[in-house]
Amino acid sequence: MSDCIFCKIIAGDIPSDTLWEDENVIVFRDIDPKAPTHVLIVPKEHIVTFADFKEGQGDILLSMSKAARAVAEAEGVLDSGYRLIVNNGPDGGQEVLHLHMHLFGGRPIGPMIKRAE
Ligand code: DGP
Repeated sequence: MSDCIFCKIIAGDIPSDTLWEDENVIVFRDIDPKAPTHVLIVPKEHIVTFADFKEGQGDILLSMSKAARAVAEAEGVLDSGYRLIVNNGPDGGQEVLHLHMHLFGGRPIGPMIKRAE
């Protein structure tokens, strides 16, 4: 998609700190890291949300799983643990409308979500 920032990164039009890729997925460091390791696992195809996978795209999900493991290992957080988050839609806090999975690690990530006041 021409106006999608992640599509531009995938196309190489915007630079990124890429750690891993295969034919389905690219992994690069988040521009505004919230943990010592904070990377984004991004399908190369422009899929908007996690709800938008279609029949026949199971290989992309498998690549996302492989990417998470490979990058966690390379970053030294495979055994210490890490958190995977997919923000989906407005209430989910999704800012970039191209599916991506955050991987956070390198410190205890804390409680899953803050309880509403
Ligand atoms: P989300 O709120 O789940 O849509 O997170 C989007 C993330 O994308 C956010 O943590 C910042 C990151 N991000 C936005 N623009 C860029 C960019 O141009 N390069 C990189 N590396 N990360 C970006």
